Amino acid sequence: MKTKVLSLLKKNYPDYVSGEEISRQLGISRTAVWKHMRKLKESGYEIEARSKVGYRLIQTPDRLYEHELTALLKASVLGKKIVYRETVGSTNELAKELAQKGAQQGTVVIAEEQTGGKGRMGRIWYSPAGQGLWFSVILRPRISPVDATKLTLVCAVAVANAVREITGLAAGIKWPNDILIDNRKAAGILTEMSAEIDKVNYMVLGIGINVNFNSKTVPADMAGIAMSLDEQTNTKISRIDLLAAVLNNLDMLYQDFTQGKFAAILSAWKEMSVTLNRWVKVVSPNTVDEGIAFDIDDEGILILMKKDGSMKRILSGDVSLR
Ligand code: BT5
Repeated sequence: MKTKVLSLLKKNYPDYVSGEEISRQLGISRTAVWKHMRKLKESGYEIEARSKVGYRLIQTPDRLYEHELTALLKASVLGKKIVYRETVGSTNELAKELAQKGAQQGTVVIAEEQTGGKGRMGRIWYSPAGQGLWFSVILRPRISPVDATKLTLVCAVAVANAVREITGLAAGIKWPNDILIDNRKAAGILTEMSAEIDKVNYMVLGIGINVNFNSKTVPADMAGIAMSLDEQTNTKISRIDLLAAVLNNLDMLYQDFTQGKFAAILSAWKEMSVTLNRWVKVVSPNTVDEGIAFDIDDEGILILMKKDGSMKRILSGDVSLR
């Protein structure tokens, strides 16, 4: 009912709607209307009440509430179920817990703040409250685990597309999981999965995007590396619009992917790549290589051309652009 009251306020925005009208349209008492207004205010909605005139929505809070997001989603798989938390250790950890208990494909776990946000290989992902998008998506693709790497690339294209759509910034992709703007990292993706030899049980795509944060106050080890989108646009960016755009893009691309259309996604990836044809250093768990990032093959694997002209396939690692 609270959401219905909100819809009426939004429908009439920026005008007033009388308490009487709300109570008539929704079939609730005037006292109930008043109580719902109080609850909306507690959730951060700024509402003006004027006697004998009615209520008027002044401002919607910068929160990633489920009902606000649902209204913007066009997705058919993603966002079927939304789990929203003010604060959480890591949305990937919570998503894995839920997936283990059978959560459906398309479940999205969103948090305003992560106290234990994770990067790859046990690294920390800085996720301050309300300043970015920290969320995870549960997927259950019918693919073999060897094809799972491709989904990180699919996700990177979705994030880059969404950033371009909402901010107009030229988001680039650095293999395999970074979204860069002006050579600094604005977003990262952490893909985790549970699989058997020939079958994926579930995958969790964790996405972190710096939207409106002050990159001057970030921890020392990130200074000069991290970038927030608003720094480039010089205006505050709507986190909920960006979240919906990522989910809508990912939903579309995921369906293409499951229908065997990875080649088209890979060429979109290559177009936005800032890695290809550059001299790079790749640090993998046991090796360090340098060379030209020659290509990404059909499996999403980086092909490095070394100084002596030999080619090396690299499945995972950290790339630095030289
Ligand atoms: C990543 O790891 O880029 C994956 C980040 C995934 C974060 C999302 S948020 C929602 C979901 N829940 C989670 O717990 N995680 C996912 P990696 O490539 O390993 O990069 C980590 C490195 O990036 C760190 O060592 C820092 O140097 C840097 N870093 C940490 N926080 C950052 C931030 N907010 N912005 C830019 N760089 C950051």
